[in-house]
Amino acid sequence: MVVAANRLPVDRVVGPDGAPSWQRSPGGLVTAMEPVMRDRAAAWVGWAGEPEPALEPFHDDGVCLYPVSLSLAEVKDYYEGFSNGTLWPLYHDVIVQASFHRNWWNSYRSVNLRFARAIVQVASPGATVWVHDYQLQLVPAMVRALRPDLRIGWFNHIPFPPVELFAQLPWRRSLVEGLLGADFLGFQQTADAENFLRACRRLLGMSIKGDTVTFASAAGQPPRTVRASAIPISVDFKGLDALARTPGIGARAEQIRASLGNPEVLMLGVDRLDYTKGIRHRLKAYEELLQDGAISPPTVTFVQLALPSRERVGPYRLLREEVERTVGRINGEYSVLGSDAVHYLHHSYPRAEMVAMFLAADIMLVTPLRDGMNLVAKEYVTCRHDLRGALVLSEFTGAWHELHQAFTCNPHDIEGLKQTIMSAVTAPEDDRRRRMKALRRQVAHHDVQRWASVFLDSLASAPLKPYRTTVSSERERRAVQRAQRANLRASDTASERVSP
Ligand code: GDG
Repeated sequence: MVVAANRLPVDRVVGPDGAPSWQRSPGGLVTAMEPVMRDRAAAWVGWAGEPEPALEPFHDDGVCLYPVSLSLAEVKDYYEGFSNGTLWPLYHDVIVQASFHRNWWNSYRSVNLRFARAIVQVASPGATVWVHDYQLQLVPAMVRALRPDLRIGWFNHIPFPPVELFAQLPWRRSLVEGLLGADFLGFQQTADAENFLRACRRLLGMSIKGDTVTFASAAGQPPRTVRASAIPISVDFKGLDALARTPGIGARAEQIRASLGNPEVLMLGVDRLDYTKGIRHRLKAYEELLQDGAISPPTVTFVQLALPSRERVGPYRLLREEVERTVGRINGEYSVLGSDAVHYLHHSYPRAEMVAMFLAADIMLVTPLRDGMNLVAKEYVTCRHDLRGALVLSEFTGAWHELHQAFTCNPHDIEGLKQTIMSAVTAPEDDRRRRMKALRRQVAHHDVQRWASVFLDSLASAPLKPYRTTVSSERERRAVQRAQRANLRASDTASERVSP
């Protein structure tokens, strides 16, 4: 199996002696894929995280890593620009405005082609290729064009937007065509897969039946059929549960509580510092609860871990400034000597320390405005083998569709969010235990190993033969599709018409 993702699963770190080494990087995708890679012979193609120089392939923890190099300009245009300034906001309900720049798009295309070339060099005949995420949406079609013998799957870790939003993208048709190079497309939610299928129908006039799309491929070739369906990602329940049960972790959790003055209620937030995660809304609700006198330190305290993220992208810099200003204001107003109202930590922690924090926290606040899944919610319940603690969860996360026994909130509704937090704080112990038990059962039965095997099985059995409709309805549909296509082509930009 060849895995391709924007980033390699490791970061280059330079020790005090100046010697470089590799360290597993934090983040959703790596956390999810680590147990999958461990169980299989696999290679990983990705960017090493720094602009050039190109690195030679190397081994880490039994996995062959094939670095793809990016120039400084490509980091700006392909990664910070098109991936995180265009696609990320567009795919997350345009929480911040998406920017469209033709030079970003050109860079995205040429970097996707570099990834495709690297994949086909690594893949043995008939290999399975698993492409990840929104940064590499052109790769499936590029790989297929270069190596038709490969079986290609793609998984989207983030939401796929409704066609009304997606249609804003000047290069919308090229992205859909890029994805349709795959045999199987996996999404977090059924709604995401449906949004993609609707985009195929509306923007390219393709024929949809159930979860498959059928379309004419190259001239003279038979039509192809691609399946798009939901396979929600999860966590390594067994591994994480075992780690949380080790005595050292339990002792560390107690130490953490003691270092915070043993509050009656410890609230926790763990996020990449991203505007999709609803950190500002969370802080606003918390500040108002302090203002109202519903809570106060040292009885209650709040730890917010904010993993540094995309720090050179404008909206992320602004978010950091705003969050830090708010934390400063809250602490100035409400902290007491020896007990801060908010503990804000803007750095990365080792995995074991994260687990200890989950075990220490009474209330886990997961309040994104939009999130493909949110692994933190699933990690929290996985760690709570003691059945203590309560999860406050936004209904705009993928996780909410599975974790029905969480305390549900709409983060846009600050009054409602405050009430939900207080319901979690005041819930009787047996109610919390009952909820936590059900939440843990759900994650235990739908763990990351199951996610990977369902994805790979779906890819292995993806339809090779096209679905065929009856001639009369097909003829009718084609006429409508031709008209739609003609209309859409007329409005597409010249740059999109350049084939990749
Ligand atoms: C994308 C999608 C989807 C956080 N701080 C530290 C640390 N983390 C780990 C968490 C968790 C991961 O990072 C974050 O995953 P999320 O799922 O919450 O969010 P994204 O990074 O936005 O991930 C998301 C995911 O992909 C998977 O498909 O769920 O919707 O946006 O695992 O624990 N890990 C360590 N130190 C930290 O300081 N070690």
